[in-house]
Amino acid sequence: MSIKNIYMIQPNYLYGSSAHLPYAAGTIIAYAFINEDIKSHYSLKKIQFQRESIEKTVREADNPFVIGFSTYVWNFEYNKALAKRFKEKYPDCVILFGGHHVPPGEELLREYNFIDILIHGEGEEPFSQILMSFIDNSPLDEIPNISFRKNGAFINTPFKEYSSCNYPSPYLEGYFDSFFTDYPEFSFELMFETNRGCAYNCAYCDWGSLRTKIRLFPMERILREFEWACKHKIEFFGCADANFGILARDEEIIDRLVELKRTTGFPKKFQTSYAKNNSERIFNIGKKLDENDMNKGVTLAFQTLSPVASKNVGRTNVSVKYYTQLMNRYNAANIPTYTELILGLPGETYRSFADGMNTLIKAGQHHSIYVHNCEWLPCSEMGNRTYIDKFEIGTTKIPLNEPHMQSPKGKEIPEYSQIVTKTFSMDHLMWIETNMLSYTVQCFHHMNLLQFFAIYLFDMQKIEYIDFYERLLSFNDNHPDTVSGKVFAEIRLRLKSVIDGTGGLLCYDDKFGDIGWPFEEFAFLEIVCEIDRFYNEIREFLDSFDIPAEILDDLLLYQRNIIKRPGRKKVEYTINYNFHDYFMNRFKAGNIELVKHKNIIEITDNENISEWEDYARRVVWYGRKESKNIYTSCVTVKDK
Ligand code: B12
Ligand code: SF4
Repeated sequence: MSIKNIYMIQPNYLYGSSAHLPYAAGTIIAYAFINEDIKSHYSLKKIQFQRESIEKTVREADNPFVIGFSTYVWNFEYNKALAKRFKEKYPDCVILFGGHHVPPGEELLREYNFIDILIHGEGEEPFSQILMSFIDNSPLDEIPNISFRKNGAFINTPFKEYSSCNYPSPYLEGYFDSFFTDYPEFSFELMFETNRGCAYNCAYCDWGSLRTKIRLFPMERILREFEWACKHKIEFFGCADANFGILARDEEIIDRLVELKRTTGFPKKFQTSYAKNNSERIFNIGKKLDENDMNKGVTLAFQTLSPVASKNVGRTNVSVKYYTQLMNRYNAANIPTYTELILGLPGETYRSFADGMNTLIKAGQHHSIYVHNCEWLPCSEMGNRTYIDKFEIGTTKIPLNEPHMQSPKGKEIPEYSQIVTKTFSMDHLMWIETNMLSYTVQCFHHMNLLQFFAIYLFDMQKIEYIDFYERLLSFNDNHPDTVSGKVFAEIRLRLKSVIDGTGGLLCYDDKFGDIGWPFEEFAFLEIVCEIDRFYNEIREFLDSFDIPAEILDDLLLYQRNIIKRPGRKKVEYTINYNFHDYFMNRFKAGNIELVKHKNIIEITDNENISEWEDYARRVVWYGRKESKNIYTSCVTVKDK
């Protein structure tokens, strides 16, 4: 009997020297190989996690029988090119495509004759059944959730929802052990699941269309995976759950992670998507993570504040009142939070989006609002024709929209994202304007460049945050020769080029490292490079408000110096108001009054960040969720 060779392909981009362990490919293989028949008929040759040269990969392969491609938006083009080449060299090999970027039905089979079988949704059971069918020659027709060709026709087998989650762990089965010796140059990141499925059905999300019940992995498996990862000194643990914190045992899971960090030093950081109802439990989880410096910020999710858009995407949010209470609670406990919004949902307009951002800031979200442009995903409800027609969804294809990814190199196969740039309620022009405002708010408020003026004017003169930022946007538009005017004029051009189909949503500059920056972060970096000129120029804008001269001068001094900049060691200055105490207390939802009080502010920066690349990475990329763009803990205030 000849052994049949299996290759699994789950390639991804690198994030510097960090790489995700190819967990999806691993879990499918681990499940298949618990079957003794499969074990005796097949041999796993390789799990590929990098975008290796196509020619080299095919050349080095040893007579592949089955090649499984784990397909996502970030590797779809690469996978197709590799699969095509494999099929040319090995016409009899079986090419399987599974993963989130495989649309329902036989569409990919029609388009690409080098693909033999599509697996829709979860892969463990069908993959194993397909391998078995090649051993006992049983028909594929009996295997649910797949598409294939038969006698010149396309067969789509019926949908089945899986009920168990009793799958072995690829980590504990040893499928990744050799990675640490074979690829010592990488630091790997762990992706783990505690449960699978999501009870919600958001129209823009893949999982929404599956509407699966939540199934739990055994606790023992999860805890043993953690030990495995700590043994391999994995610094970053990511949890793939759709709603972490939804179950009581999730707090126990965090307790164990904290204990492991204390005893082994690992993991250093933990990240997940939190449950949407943001309960007491999630607060406790956030607190524990924060106290142990493992937090990457707790999401206080919203996506949209427009009731029309919420309805159209099937999303229910917490009320603004409850959100405000939550914000106060997190702020008082000093736990960083961030709120995500999606721009481009059907029903959203410029006004509803602007008002939504205003509401969030008023509710206390001064740390972070991340605005994502809505990505059109083929397996989501939004991906289907009826939905597209009903809401007049228009999309634009752009280079893969993945911030902080290494810049694509010359010979690489480009990947693409499809961004929603038009709906029945938002035309292209409005999409550009809404984005301009969103970048303005993120850059100047949440990345703090003018945040203290916005808060001051809101507190003292009841000027709405969004009015302040709309006026700033118009100032920048009318002053294209200033530092900020120039950056925002460039952003506008880039947004236009997205609509034309010639541009993307990332900026590159070697000065900030070999990675792509989202516009708001790029704008922040460009402005900080010329920070003194920026504050001199923006004075004209600030003068247009009715701020007493003495306060304006002092506040500008405070605002200008509180922004972290590279190469700074120490700065000391005197101001006449208690600005530092006032604003820091304001972030914690406190009620200290702004009073005249002469004080000396001393900032001692011991972080030793002198290079722009280091600054961009540590302060802007890693630090943004925790408001690291400003000096906080290293500031001392003395009475004068
Ligand atoms: C963890 C995660 C990340 C991580 C790491 C991703 C990674 N490279 O490993 C981070 C935070 C970096 C990330 C980023 C992004 N992500 Co993400 N992410 C996830 C998340 C939460 C979990 C993925 C996971 O590992 N799940 C566990 C595994 C076991 O499940 P699975 O991937 O579904 O695999 C099963 C099946 O798909 C199938 N299968 C998979 N491969 C194969 C192969 C074969 C042969 C077979 C038979 C079956 C099969 O079987 C598997 C087991 O049942 C999912 C949402 C989700 N909960 O699934 C989104 C998700 C995968 N991400 C998504 C997106 C869009 C992105 C971004 C592009 C977002 C952005 N614009 O920034 C970036 C790009 C990432 C990149 N370049 O790597 C989309 C992908 C949609 C698509 N069509 O590809 C998802 C589905 C989110 C969504 N709600 O729609 N992401
Ligand atoms: S966006 Fe989150 S809550 Fe909504 S369906 Fe997807 S995984 Fe579930």
